[in-house]
Amino acid sequence: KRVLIFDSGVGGLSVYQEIYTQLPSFQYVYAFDDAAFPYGELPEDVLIERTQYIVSLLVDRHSIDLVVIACNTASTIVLPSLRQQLSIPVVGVVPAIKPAAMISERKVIGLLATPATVKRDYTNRLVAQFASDCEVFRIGSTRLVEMAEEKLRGRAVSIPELAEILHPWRNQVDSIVLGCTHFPLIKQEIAIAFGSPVHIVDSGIAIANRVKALLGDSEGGASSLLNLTYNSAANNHVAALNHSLREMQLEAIQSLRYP
Ligand code: DGN
Repeated sequence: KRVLIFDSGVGGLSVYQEIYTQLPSFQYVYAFDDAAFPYGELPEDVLIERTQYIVSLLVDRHSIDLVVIACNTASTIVLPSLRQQLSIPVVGVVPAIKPAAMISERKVIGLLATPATVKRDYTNRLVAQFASDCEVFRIGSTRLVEMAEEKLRGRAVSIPELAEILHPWRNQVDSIVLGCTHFPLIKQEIAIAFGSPVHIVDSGIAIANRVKALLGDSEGGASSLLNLTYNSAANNHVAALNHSLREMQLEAIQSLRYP
């Protein structure tokens, strides 16, 4: 079975890691749309059209059996149209509001996501449906996304800068939803910067379970293959990721260009 994992940047690697842990014998194609990064700042119609175009092209080209849209910003608007367009299962990643609301003792949770995700109707519906008994604070930050990108390129995350972003939540929230797939990559730093005990919830394991339920268990045999495809002329920018990619058993970097 071959799975396509798609994001605007390296965030989907946090989801890939969870899926790979459960299903190491599948084949994976990790694709990121570096040219249009960050998705959190794109108009909705551009994002929908672009994601449909790239994902359907990759599905055909790589004979994909299942797609994971490993990006909350995209998943909160493109899933219905993608599912209509493709004949294979499409799994999305959306903020883990429900588990956070269940785990929160004081019923005060914080949603950390991109500027787009915190404003989406989809997100409002999740809050209304699963966290109506909670107070929900929201921070939409592109800077945090950049910090995760930088970390995978070998640059340490600044804890004071992170602490300043999280400061408004100090002594308020007892659970934080990582509503952007980039953020599990800096989860430890977020916990340190927050400074007091807090539940930090993301969607990774739930996504891996969903993929397993849809595709069945691995057959064994084949080792994991990964083409890192991206969309940028800035090859050096991507080359800086090599160390992190090797740690995740990813290789075979391949560059594709899309309009
Ligand atoms: N990783 C994406 C998400 O989960 O929303 C966002 C990345 C971005 O382009 N800002």
